Formats: sequence, C-alpha cells, structure tokens
Amino acid sequence: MNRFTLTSKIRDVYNSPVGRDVIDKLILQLGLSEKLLKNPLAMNMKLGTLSARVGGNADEGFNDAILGLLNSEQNDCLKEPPDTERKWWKESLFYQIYPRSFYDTDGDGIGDIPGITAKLDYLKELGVDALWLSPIYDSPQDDNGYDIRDYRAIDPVFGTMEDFDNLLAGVHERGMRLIMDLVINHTSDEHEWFKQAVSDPESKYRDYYHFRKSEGEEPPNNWKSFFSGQAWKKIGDSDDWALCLFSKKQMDLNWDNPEMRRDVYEIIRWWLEKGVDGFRLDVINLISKTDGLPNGNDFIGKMMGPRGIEHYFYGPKLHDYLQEMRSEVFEPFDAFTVGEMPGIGPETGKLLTSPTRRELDMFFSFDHLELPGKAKFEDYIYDAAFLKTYYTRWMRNYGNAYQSSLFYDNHDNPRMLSKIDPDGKYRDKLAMLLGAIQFTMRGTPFLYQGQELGAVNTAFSNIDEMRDIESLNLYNELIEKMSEAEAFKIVLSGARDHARVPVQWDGSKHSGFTTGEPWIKTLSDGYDAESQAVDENSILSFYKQLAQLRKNSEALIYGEVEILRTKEQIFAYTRKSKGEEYYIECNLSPNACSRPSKRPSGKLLLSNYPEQSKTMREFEVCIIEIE
Ligand code: TEU
Repeated sequence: MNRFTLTSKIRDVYNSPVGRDVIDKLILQLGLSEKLLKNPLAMNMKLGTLSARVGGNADEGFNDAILGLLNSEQNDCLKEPPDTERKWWKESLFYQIYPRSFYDTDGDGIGDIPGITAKLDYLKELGVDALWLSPIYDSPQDDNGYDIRDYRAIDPVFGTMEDFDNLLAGVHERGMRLIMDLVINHTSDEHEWFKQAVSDPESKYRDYYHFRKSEGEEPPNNWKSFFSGQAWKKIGDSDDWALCLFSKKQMDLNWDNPEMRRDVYEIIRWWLEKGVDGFRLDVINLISKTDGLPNGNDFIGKMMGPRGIEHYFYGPKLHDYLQEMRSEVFEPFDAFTVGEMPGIGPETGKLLTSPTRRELDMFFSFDHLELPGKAKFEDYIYDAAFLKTYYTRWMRNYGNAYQSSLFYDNHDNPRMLSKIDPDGKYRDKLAMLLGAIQFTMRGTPFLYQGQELGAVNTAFSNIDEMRDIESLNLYNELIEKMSEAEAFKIVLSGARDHARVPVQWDGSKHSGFTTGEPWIKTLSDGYDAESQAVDENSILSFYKQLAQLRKNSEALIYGEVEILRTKEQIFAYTRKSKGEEYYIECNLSPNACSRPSKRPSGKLLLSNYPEQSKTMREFEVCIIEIE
C-alpha cells in the first residue's frame, strides 16, 4: 500500500528516509534556504502544494516520479543502531590512481601498471593503506577505460596481466590493499556480449542489454545521456536501438536478466580469486531501471541532470540486486565495496550501506562538490563556508553512525583548490586546510593522485588540448547555440581533464611523467613530489603528518564528531574517544577573523601557519590535542 499521496504533509514526508533526501535535494538544487525546514507553515504544507509551487513545472510526470520514489521504501530504518564494528577500511587512507596519468615507464606517453609499482614506496611513505585503480581492463578507451571490452584482460596500453600480478604482490608485500574499479552498469559496444546481441537478434545476449524498437530517427524514449544527446544508439539502419546512458560505446546492461547477473558475478569472483581486496563500483546506483523505460520528466532532468534520471538513479530493484551481489560474491571473500552513487543522499545512503541490510560497505555522495543551486559546468567561485553546512548535515544524518567517504577530488571533476581559490593565492594554505578536514572528520579519506602535492586546474587554451569525451561532446552541442569562445569557457569550468593531467614527479621535462610525448597537456608549476619531499613545510609533508596523526588515533578514526556553534566562516569540531580528544578549528574564508572566544585549550599539533595569533588568518586550520 502506498504510504504517501499528494495530500501527505511535508512533515511526514520528511520523516521518511527517501522523503528526507528528496526534500533536501530539492532545497539544495533549487538553492532554497534550509530554514524552510524549521518553518511550521512549510512543514504543514501538502506535498501537492509544494510540487505545484516548484516553478509551475510540476506536471503529472513530476508528481508520479516523486511519489514513486517516496513509496519505494516502506521500511523505515532511520532508527537503525550505529555501526560500531571495527574494519580495516574504516581505518585506512585510500588513494585513487588514474593509471593513464600516474607514471609512464615505457615512454609511450601514457601511464602504465609498472609505473604504479615503481611508485609504491612513495605511496607507502605518504601513509597510504589502500589503492583504488581506475579501470585498466581491455578497452577501446572511448571513455578512458570506463568502457570495458574484456573484463578478464589488461589493456595493452597499461601493460600485461603479469604486470598486474607484480603490482598486486608489491601492494600486499607492503601491507597495503588494492581495490579495482568495476564498471558493470554498462559494457563497451565492443564487448563480446554486445557484439553477439547485435549480430544475432535471437541470441540470448540480446536480453543482456536494453534493446527497443523505434521507427525513423526518434529514439524509443526521451532520456538524455550524461555525455550530451540522446541516451540511445541506433543499430545500423534497423529500427533497433540500445540504451546507453554515457557514451555511444557504453551500452547499459539489463540487470533484470538473471543470467547476465550470474555472468557478472563470475567476473567479480575471478578477480577476487586473484586476490584483489575489493571494488569501487562505478555508477552502481544506476543498474535498475523502471519497467518499460517510461519518458523522463523535464523539470527533474534540469534539476538533477540528464532527463530520465528519476527512472534509474534509485531504481525499483536496486536493493535486491545489491543484496544478491553481496551474498553471491562479496561476502564469501570478505571483499570491500564502495559504490559510486550520484544523486544519493545520507538517508537513502543508510538504506544502501547499513550493515544489517548487507548491500554495500560505503558510498560516494557528491553533494559537496558544487554549491547549492550550482551545476558542474558553471563558472563560479566555491564558497568554502558551505563545507560547514554540508558536514553538519551529513554528520548529523549519517556520519556519526556510519562510515562516510571523505574526498574533494577525483577523475571526474576539476580540482577543489581551483574551485575555491581560482587565482591560487592561498594554494598551500588551502590545500593543507582541506587535507586537515579530510583526515580529522569522521569517515574514510580518499585522496586523488596529486592532491597531496596541491594540484590545481590546468590552463587549457583551446578545445584541441582537451581529451575527455564528456567535454568534447558538450562543446559540440554548445557551439550549435553560442560562439566557440563561450562554449569553451563553459566546458573549461567543469572539464574532467583538469584532474587528468599527469602527476608532477619532478622538475624535469613533462614533470618527469614520461620520456615520450604525453597523451595530454602536462603542467609543470613547481608543485612536484621531488621538491616537496625534502621541504618540511610543503603540502606533501603536511599530508604525511596528517596521515600519521590519524593512523595512531582511536578518536580520529572511531570517535564521535561534535560540531560546535561558531560564526559562519569558522568550522570547529571535536573528536573524542576514551579520554583522547581533539579540537579542530578552521577558518573557511579568505578573510581573517577573531578566534572563537570559548575554545578548549591544549597542545597545538598541526597548523598551516607557523604560530597561533589572536586572529584566525586566511584559511587557517589548527589541530589541537585537548589535555
Ligand atoms: O562517473 C559517473 C558520473 O555520474 C559522473 O561523475 C560523470 O562521469 C560525469 O562527470 C557527469 O558530469 C563514472 C566514472 O567515474 C566516470 O569516469 C565515467 O565516465 C562514468 O561513470 C561512466 O562509466
């Protein structure tokens, strides 16, 4: 029976897990004030009234989508007990490697697996406990490996299976762990299954994907792709189309087919038998799609990106498939999983990661990567004070009971340093501040290569220097309606290539990344590993100290976080456990201000300024051990 209708009160909706995330998301995406939630009039409003007020865009599709989501979860697990179990992945520092840009040993201009092995000591010294490798499987590289052709082979561009085995052994010898990136929402169109599905419509593989018929040039529904244009690939001159939410070479798998799921589990088992320690599951929340693939709502599409998203970002069978996969393959190997889940908030996140529900261990949420009401491809300065709002909400609703993933950078986004401080005026201070929060907040830190060196965005000067399919597709779409210069500016503001340029190893040509011609522009701005390793005031040295501090602290790993009431630009919190207590004080602004008057006293362990003064300086952070 449906719990919610259009006459339900917002208050009741907000007290259900999915409802809370939906309403918070609306507030965030529409840039509304969180104060609404304290307003009794607003909370007494009927759901139908709210949806009608959301810009008059709330047509039937919108109401159906919202009600469908709200009623998808009858089980109220907001009150589940906190997860107190000790686990290696709660204690670890993870480090994401984008192999193509990490380190090249054979001079072809592309990073490779021996390059990762060569840098294991560097990573160990930094304090890294576990590596996450972006895809290295055999692939046509349409989306840099997120389009897999053969899940059991290594792409020759990265090396051989022997290279991989050496890497895994080297990781384990050093007491570290390795997780693979697993892309199982879609395969490459060059994968054997898809090739057979196309060449023989009677083949069993036809149903491994979402094939639909539609005459002419009109695709079977109105869904848009994450990478511009329609989410469908037309098969030759037939009336057959296949669903592809990302590029035209990334074909969505049909998870409703049990045989397909079994084949996917076989692949996972194969890697686990090899000894990998777990997986980062690419867009794993997108695997279940609404039956019949109905049209998407325009307004939701504009708000959350691409049209159709409400039919798969939290699909009807998502929980069933995750539970099945966990019991079939992850549990028998005690493997770790972290799901990439665009669009999932803290409450739905609990439903996906609560240990009693046996689905995933952790997930990545993205709500802190843009300011409320802003989108990825928008040119604006990120006000770091929002991090306080974000962590306060996140820790209150999720972080004190479950294990959050803590990250700022990855291979899909421009660098956080540049979003906050585009001119680089506070580069070192800010890099240290962000790191300090990441290592002292409650959760597991994930560094992305180069973050520990203070990597910033790259000054690409024209579209020919860009490599990423998302940027190139967007550019081609935009130049239909605006000048090339305007289109380039938009692309530049959200381009994934910013974070995909090579790591700076030293001051030599191409920053020591390759002896050949690099596949993408390299940046040599002096922020390299060699010079920072010998400078005790460098960002790298600061990150090493942070890693050591966290590693040796029960309070920083398992202790509660309490966020203190302070003026807006100051973010202050404590972490405590069994007599060990820390006070962390951050100025999230490029303006100095006075320190909080009430603050615990203790020993200053780490700061990005040499000594403490009465005022809190620009982007200052202090980590204090309370005595
Ligand atoms: O990303 C999924 C995702 O939703 C976005 O981050 C997306 O890449 C894009 O930036 C939207 O603006 C994952 C991978 O991390 C990404 O590299 C892949 O391109 C994508 O899935 C498809 O596999």
